[in-house]
Amino acid sequence: MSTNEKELRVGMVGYAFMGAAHSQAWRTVNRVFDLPVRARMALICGRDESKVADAAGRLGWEGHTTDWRELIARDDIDIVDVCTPGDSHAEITIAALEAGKHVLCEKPLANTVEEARAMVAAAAKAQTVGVRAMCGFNYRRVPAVSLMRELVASGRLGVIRHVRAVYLQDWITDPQFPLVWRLQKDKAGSGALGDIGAHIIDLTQFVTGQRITGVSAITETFVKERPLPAESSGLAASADGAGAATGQVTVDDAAVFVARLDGGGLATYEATRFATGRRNALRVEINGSLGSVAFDLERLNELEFYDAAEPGVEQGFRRILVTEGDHPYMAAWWPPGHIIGYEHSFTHELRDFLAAVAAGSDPTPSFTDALQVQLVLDAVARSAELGSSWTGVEPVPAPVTA
Ligand code: SOE
Repeated sequence: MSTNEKELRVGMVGYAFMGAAHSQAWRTVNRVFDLPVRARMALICGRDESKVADAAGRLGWEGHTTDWRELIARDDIDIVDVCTPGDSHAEITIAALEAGKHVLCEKPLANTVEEARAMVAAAAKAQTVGVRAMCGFNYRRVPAVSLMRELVASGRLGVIRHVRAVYLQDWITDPQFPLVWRLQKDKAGSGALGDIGAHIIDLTQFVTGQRITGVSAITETFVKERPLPAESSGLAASADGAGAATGQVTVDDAAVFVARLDGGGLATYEATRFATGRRNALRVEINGSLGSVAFDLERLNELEFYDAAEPGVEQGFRRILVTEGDHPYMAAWWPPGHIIGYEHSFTHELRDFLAAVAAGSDPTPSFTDALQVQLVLDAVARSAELGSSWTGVEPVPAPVTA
């Protein structure tokens, strides 16, 4: 570390999928990007002593603890990275901000609008003493997504008419998949809607620079009862036909909604965990008066671009390979044509977070940006519950069969 580099000591709470993805980024960020600060992977926190000790060694953390309050109380921790289920985001984040720690909190910001508002207030207070807060919507930092935003912001698409976004997964199509925390409202806040719907809400608002002003939604829980997981403390149990302990799914399996954007465009969204065969398929298409862009996370180094200004005989969607040095973030990696992956978006996210902290500026997405997502999530859930705009279709009389 050069002498003029300041060291920022990181404490991370959580060590599952997001903890692992963030750890990869903490290990890598200072090796790839020239930053005036250096992150030190000081402490990882998790409830289970043996598991968090293993995670510390496996993921590259110097120490470990089972008490997040101890982590926050330490004077030798400068940054708190919150990678826990949503039901603890508010408590941990607010305590960390009040203790003067910069915070990166995974998405969605919270499980409720009320919690999100409290987090925004805590971040605003902390900001007055130079403490920074950011929410981890990592897909903003996929280079092709950042390029989409640049194309929209430069006017290449003209007036935005349509946004079309889906996030398709299929990891719980088996009814025997257990009732994990993501399927419990008190832990996760909602199901596909808040977990992956939040991503496409934030991503499309980020790319278009517009906000969703209203929605009409339907949601569904296809499998309403599931076997209890091995560690199922606190879950109400009943028994299925074979006598196995089961519990109620209390979140949506799928959410579909239409929306209006404040720039006048129309949007459609689909977030589901029952798109059989689609493992992690986030797709966005944006149609403007002068052109369109289309992105597919399964081909995350590419962006499809349609320029209506091209001569008619040449018109058509063309594929931009987003690996040039002047594409967002790409100069830090390999020569053009050498592609990157899902985990690089987290390294880019930490690069921007550390650069903002070092510059004394506010990283984005801010907690206010994340509150806006939470407000959309809440509106979708309320619309689906009320069914307010739902107009039934009269069934045609069944044909009289011979
Ligand atoms: C859902 O399984 C999930 O892990 C999301 O929680 C993440 O945010 C997404 O990046 C991958 O899928």
